[in-house]
Amino acid sequence: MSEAISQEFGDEREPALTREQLKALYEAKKARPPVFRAPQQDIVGRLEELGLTEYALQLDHQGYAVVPPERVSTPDFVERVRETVLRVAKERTGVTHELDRAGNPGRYITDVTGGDSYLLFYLLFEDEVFEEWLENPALGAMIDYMLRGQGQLSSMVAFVRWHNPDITDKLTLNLHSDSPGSPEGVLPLGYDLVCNSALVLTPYTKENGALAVVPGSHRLARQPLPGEGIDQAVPVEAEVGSLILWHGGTWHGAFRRTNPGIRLNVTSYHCHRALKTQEKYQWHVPDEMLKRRSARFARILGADDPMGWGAEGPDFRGRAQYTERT
Ligand SMILES: O=C(O)CCC(=O)C(=O)O
Ligand SMILES: [Fe+2]
Repeated sequence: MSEAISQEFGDEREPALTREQLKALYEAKKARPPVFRAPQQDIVGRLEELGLTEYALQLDHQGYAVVPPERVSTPDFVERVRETVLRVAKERTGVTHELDRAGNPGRYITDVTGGDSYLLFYLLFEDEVFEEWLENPALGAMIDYMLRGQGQLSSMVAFVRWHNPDITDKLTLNLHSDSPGSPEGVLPLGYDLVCNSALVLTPYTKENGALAVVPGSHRLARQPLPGEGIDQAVPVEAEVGSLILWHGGTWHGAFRRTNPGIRLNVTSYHCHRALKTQEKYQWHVPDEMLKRRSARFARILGADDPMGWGAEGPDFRGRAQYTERT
């Protein structure tokens, strides 16, 4: 150990590193790539390639957009998703669900179960079809556009809605924005903290209980007051296989279903990577799953996110390998 360091640290320094070791640490740290680099991607070019530019423009203009089925996926894939949601519904509720019969939560009661709807939470680990959905290029490109490539999946759920003759409100889900706001209630205007998407699994019409939106409401940068906007709310009519997207600030809810049968979707809610996710991903995504999926998949699940450390400090390298593949 060099004389200079030994004088500086005194004699009680037994596990202390030598001057040479400290220098080596300094060099190693300097040589490491920056940790939080923005993903290198051409977000707008990707929209162009996939024929999605007009939907991105609609999104910014109206606060929501409907990408038609042919730009999203195939009928076979959508059918697989729908069959899987029906299977999970049966497994969790104990009740056989059919498209032309009312839904029923059976034994699957959560804090948000209602008289004409319930949510099937945490679908990602239920079946590989949901992993495939998360890899969908159109979904990915639109989410990357809204969150500037800084998004993570917050939750993947299916909303199940049906007609209940005892419910008579125009909207069965009140208008709201999905975004957190400032303490003064201001929502971000120039960027999204969160954004949302629904893969349509049964036809969306007003009578079928479509998503309700207030066009242009994302520019108001605040939540609606109680009752505000209901008269301006329009149904988002969409065919099976469509992908509906909306900005974090957009006021939306759902029309009461008046037709028999059920309305189904897969809602993939995303948030900026600086926020907590609704459902647990990050360390809960098994390596096996990451191995069979893309670099974007790992990133969108926050698999490389070191936040939440203890005395051992951040593990920046941990699973970053999965986000660095090409
Ligand atoms: O699908 C719906 O009924 C609307 C759900 C909603 O508010 C949301 O997904 O944020
Ligand atoms: Fe919402």
